[in-house]
Amino acid sequence: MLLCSLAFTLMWLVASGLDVKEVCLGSPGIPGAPGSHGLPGRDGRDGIKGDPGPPGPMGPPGGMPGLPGRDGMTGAPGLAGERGEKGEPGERGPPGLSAYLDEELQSTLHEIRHQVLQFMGVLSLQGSMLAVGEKVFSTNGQSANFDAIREMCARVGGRIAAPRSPEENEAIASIVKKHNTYAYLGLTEGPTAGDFHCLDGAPVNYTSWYPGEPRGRGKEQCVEMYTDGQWNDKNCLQYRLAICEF
Ligand code: MAN
Ligand code: CA
Repeated sequence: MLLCSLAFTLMWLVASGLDVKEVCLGSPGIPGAPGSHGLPGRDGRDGIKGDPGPPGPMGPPGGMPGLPGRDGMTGAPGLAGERGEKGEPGERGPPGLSAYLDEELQSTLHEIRHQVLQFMGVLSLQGSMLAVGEKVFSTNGQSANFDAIREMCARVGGRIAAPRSPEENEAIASIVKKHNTYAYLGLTEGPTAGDFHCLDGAPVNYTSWYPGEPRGRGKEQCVEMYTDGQWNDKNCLQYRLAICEF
C-alpha cells in the first residue's frame, strides 16, 4: 500500500502479463480559462409566416375604383302600415247563457256598481264632481282660452260643459260661483251672427242669455257664463274656468 489518502485512492489494477500495480490519483486542478468562440453555426430553418403589415399609403389619383363593399347593417323598422280592411264576420259561437242567469257576470256587475258608487261618493264629498241626471260636471280649477279648455276636456275623455236644461245650467253656475271665475261653455256661433249651436252642430234648445245678449254680431263667437248663471257671447281668447262634462 502507497501513501495516498483513502478518498483518492483507487486501486488500479493494471494487468500486464502477471504484473499487478497499485496507482494513486491526485486532487483535481483549477479549471482552465474558457476557450475562444467557435465559428458561426449554419443557418437555421425558415421561421413561420409573420402577421400582415399595415395598409400602404393611398396610391396616386386616377386609379381603378375598388370592388363594391359588403352590405351595410339592417336599417330600423319602417312605419306601421295602414289598417287593413275589416274581415268577414266569424262563425257563430255556441249559444250563451242569458245574462241574468250568468252568476259570474252578475257578481262582476254587482262589484262594478258598488265600486262606481264608492268613487262617486268620495268625489262628491270632496266637491270634485257634480252629477246631474246622466251627466257629471267637473273642473280642475284652471283657467284657459276656449281651444285649450276643449283640448283639456277631450284629453280626459270629456267635453267642455254645455248646459241643455235649467238643472244643468244651475249645476255649472254653482261651480262658476264657487271659483268666482266666469267659464266658457261648449257653444259657438255659426255662420249666421247671433246663431249659437252646440259643438257637435246640434241646435241649442235651452238658453240663459243675459238681457241684451248676444250682441257681439259675429265678433264674439264663444259664450261665457257669469257667476249668476247668465250667458254672454264673448271672444274666444279670454282666460276662463275650465269645466268639463262626462
Ligand atoms: C263687453 C263684452 C261684451 C259684452 C259687453 C256687455 O263689451 O264682455 O261681450 O256684451 O261687455 O256690456
Ligand atoms: Ca257679448
